[in-house]
Amino acid sequence: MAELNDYNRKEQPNWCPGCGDFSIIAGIKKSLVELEIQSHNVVLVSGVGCFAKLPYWVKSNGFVGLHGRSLPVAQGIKLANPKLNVIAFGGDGDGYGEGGNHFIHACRRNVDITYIVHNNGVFGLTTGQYSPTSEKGRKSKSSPLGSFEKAINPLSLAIAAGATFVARAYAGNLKEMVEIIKKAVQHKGFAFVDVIQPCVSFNHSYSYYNDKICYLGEDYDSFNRLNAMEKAFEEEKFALGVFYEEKVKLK
Ligand SMILES: Cc1ncc(C[n+]2csc(CCOP(=O)(O)OP(=O)(O)O)c2C)c(N)n1
Ligand SMILES: [Mg+2]
Repeated sequence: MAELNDYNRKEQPNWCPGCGDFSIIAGIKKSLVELEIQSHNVVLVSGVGCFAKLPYWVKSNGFVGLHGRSLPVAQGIKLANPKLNVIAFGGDGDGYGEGGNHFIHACRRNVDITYIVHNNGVFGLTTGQYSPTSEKGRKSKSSPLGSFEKAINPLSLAIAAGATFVARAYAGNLKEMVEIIKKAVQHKGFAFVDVIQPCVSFNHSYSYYNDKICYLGEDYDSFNRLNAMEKAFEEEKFALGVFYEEKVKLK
């Protein structure tokens, strides 16, 4: 039996009021409790950014490392002790920028860990510079004329790199996010979840995303890789759900 209290700490997060990270931390704890995973068997690994403080406020094992480097640490922990449930965290800057190379190779290496990226489309901790998932033309402190670069599409990147579980969740829909995180944790192999996370201080808030969210739906076949790739390229709306999964026989 696992209870929410096993994961709760007395200390409260110092994220900005309304930050999507509050929903993600709640979703992680809820998912682990519902999966009846004991907190001493969990390791949460992160890098640098607002998102990266998440392990401070969960009563389990944690490792906060260098910018963009949660994946190599998490994979090492899993290889050293395969009985542990290892969840790595990234930010859109941390995971798709500084740590982009690790991401690609973690997808094809397929070590049995979960990777959750808090995608708020901005460098939050450093107060609002544009990030790899900021839309082209975005004006920010580091792009006063609007960014010249096309945004990264994390889902198609992961599918192309060989990831065996690729999903998108939204911090504004805790219930759906918990279902997706639970599937990711249960997946055998590298499971990647891009979580759309409103940054209410430096980027879009909930109302912006609420209008762009849609769902893959019950008829969607998540085992079809080409179909998943096509879906991932639909960028007008943010579809939520498991885009791609593959049954894996781990050695
Ligand atoms: C190697 C390195 N480069 C740059 C920084 C400065 N830095 C700290 S946090 C951050 C941005 C984090 O953005 P993101 O990963 O999107 O996380 P968020 O704060 O938005 O949750 C940067 C660039 C750093 N700490 N280390
Ligand atoms: Mg960010």
